[in-house]
Amino acid sequence: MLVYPLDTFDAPYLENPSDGLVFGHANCEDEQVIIDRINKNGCYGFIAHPYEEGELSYAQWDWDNGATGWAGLELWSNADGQFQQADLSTLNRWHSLLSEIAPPTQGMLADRQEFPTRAPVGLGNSDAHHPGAIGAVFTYARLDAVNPKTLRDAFLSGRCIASDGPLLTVSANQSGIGEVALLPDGNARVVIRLETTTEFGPISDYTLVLEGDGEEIMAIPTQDVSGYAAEFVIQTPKLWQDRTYLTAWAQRTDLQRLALTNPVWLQKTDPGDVDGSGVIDVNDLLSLLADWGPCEGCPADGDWNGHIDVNDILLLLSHWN
Ligand SMILES: [Ca+2]
Ligand SMILES: [Ca+2]
Repeated sequence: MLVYPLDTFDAPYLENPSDGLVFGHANCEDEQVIIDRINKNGCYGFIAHPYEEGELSYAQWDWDNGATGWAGLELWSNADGQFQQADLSTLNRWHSLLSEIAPPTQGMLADRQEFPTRAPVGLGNSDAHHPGAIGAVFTYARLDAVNPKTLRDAFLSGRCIASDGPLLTVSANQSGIGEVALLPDGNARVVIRLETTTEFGPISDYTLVLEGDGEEIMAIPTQDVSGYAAEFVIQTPKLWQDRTYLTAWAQRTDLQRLALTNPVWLQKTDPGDVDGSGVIDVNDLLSLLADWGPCEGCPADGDWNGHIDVNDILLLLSHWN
């Protein structure tokens, strides 16, 4: 298991119960004993290689073993970027875990006090325990500062990015991964922005797929894009109405490298409810005024013409409650 501090960076050394902790459960203590020990020492425990078996002494994780308190799972495990059936099974499991998280309300996700016992999170590949893979695999977390609270917040909002080297981020209507994008009901326009890094290479080098709730929504056309960022305006609101989160996939054809974003959470709002609070009041009017002028994919843009102006104020007032 990969561990991060829960409350302190001075967690005591975690005694290895046996050699089995490194290579699997074959000679280990009970799973729950290990997880409890990790949590008791102020760390987070993640299930490594949950669906992989056959190599070394790996065995598939027994999902019916009753163990609780694990914080997440390793999404894929091959440092060479080769995607395997075991990784697909893990991704499917990750999506089912994400679907158990309550959807956002009022522009926010509810705090999950019972984490890590309830609603664990996905985490990028972490195969650094494999000799030769150290330094070749990465898990990214976007943090303003590094401390136990920001790490916990990052896990809970999904701001960890699975990648075997490349880095890909996605945003919807300017809300990034781990944040909530407000999608007004109706003929909404959704601005999708994808960004890579120089390490990742230009966007045109990759096959990119947008997913909602784990299902493919569309392949993203990148052939005419140059550089490391691209924006796409999508005007098919039906695609979004029943989705809770958005992710993006990338695969580089020559190197077989993979990248996967964590979710941008989606909240459908009523027209005029610019801040997603559930009511239309003066706060929405203030939010609208703050976005005055050209504004693509903004919740305040009631008539979706890419511009916030007096017509949007009139529309907002017509829904006032
Ligand atoms: Ca409101
Ligand atoms: Ca407008």
